[in-house]
Amino acid sequence: MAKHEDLPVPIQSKLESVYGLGSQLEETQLRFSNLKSKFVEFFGHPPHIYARSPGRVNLIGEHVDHQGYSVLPMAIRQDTIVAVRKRNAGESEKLLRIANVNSKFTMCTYPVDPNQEIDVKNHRWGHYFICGYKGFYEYARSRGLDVGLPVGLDVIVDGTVPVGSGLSSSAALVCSSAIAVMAVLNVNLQKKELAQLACECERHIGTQSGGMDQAISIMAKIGFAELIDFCPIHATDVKLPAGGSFVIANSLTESKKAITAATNYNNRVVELRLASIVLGIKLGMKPQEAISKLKTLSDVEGLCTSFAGTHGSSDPLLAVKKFLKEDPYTVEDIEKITSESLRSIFANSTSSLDVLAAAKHYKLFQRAYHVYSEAKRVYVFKDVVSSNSTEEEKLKKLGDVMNDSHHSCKVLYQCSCPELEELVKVCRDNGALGARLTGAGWGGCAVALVNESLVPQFILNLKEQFYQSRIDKGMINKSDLGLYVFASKSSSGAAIFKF
Ligand code: NG1
Repeated sequence: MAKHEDLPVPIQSKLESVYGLGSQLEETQLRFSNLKSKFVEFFGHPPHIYARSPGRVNLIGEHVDHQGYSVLPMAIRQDTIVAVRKRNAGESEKLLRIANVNSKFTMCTYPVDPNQEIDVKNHRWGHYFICGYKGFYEYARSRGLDVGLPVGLDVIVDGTVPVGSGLSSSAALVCSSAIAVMAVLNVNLQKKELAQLACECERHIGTQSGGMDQAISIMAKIGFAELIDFCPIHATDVKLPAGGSFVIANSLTESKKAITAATNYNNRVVELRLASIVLGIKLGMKPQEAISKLKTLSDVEGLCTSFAGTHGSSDPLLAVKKFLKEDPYTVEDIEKITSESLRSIFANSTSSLDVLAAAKHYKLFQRAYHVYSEAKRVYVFKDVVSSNSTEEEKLKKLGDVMNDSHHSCKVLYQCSCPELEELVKVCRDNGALGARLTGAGWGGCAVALVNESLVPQFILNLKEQFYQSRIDKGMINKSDLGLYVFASKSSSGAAIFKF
């Protein structure tokens, strides 16, 4: 039987196949019917196809995907639906018209040229559709697929993944956009290929992302979390222990990843590249060779473990402790080691040059320590799940691993914020076996592992102890609380609907 990831994205004609038969189905029927009426209202015709891609919660493995390391997320039921209609070649001007059912996001128009540059300095929500659009055409060109000349597209987006919440609303939009463009051009690809292309798509927005979000959004399976490996992309089903439930809670602080990239997300990716280069040089590589060959910490791991081997260990952290200093590095400190200016090392990457312009110093030890230790925690988590321990022991150990991960994100990678700290503490004070920030951080959500039988009371306590004061201040409405704190089951991955 073909492996799940080798199959194409499923084409469904019934909503039940994705959304099941419960109350979610009724909600979704309403959503689709509203989407279709809006489409007709905006563009005068119904859409040809719909593509849906879910958000995700990452259970363990934060900020390691861009370094080539495996992660362990699961898809959630919140998703993005992109409805699209291809305009006939003769029909009016050639434009991409991208609307949203949520009036907060006003219509964006773009030319149909797939080679257009995205104006990352002027962020618009429609840019995420263009990431998927450009990415699909680039892929088609590289594979010699004949998809004809670009024609105008009418598009409406309907997303339920909260924006800037660490639940990957951006990847849900990029993936559903790439799939919608692919499907309306009558192409279908293997999920693993699509996941790879979708990951490259999102980099057009200027974040030097890894591929976790796109991979899980496309390859997820209902009832499972997935261990995602990169190079090549591969997903292994992980059945989580019964008796535990993952509660997602929003810190109500928006994580503006694309806008803060130069000081947050991309800053860390640049620091990690520098850590790899410095480690490579200290471990015997010529500066020029290290600069040209080492892009991520996984590229230098072999050298680090060989070093550890000479001390009877296989832990790359030994090299980090020996060769990187804990005090922040100045530009001069690093350039003395690399014998080349940082500007010249990153000359080919505008988004990295933006990082250099904003950075005062570089914390190479802390960032590398986080990545190597977090990468190990992913396998500890996976091994606990498949061990012979009792369910209770497993849940306790998983909680501990999640707590360790949060500590590392907070102290070493510094991607937490006061609101997330407060929320994680409230979760732990109320009996969570483990709680951590999930996704990029700097705002967004926390995920807590809770005994299933305690979930209703746990959520009530969070409402009282974290959300009530925010309701009182008018930050959120009480009636919307279900959007901000909920227990999540794993959902299925991307799908195309043709009715
Ligand atoms: P969010 O911001 O939660 O979508 C981001 C990256 C991931 C990964 C996590 C941190 C994108 C699209 N996603 O997730 O690849 O690096 O941060 O683990 O940038």
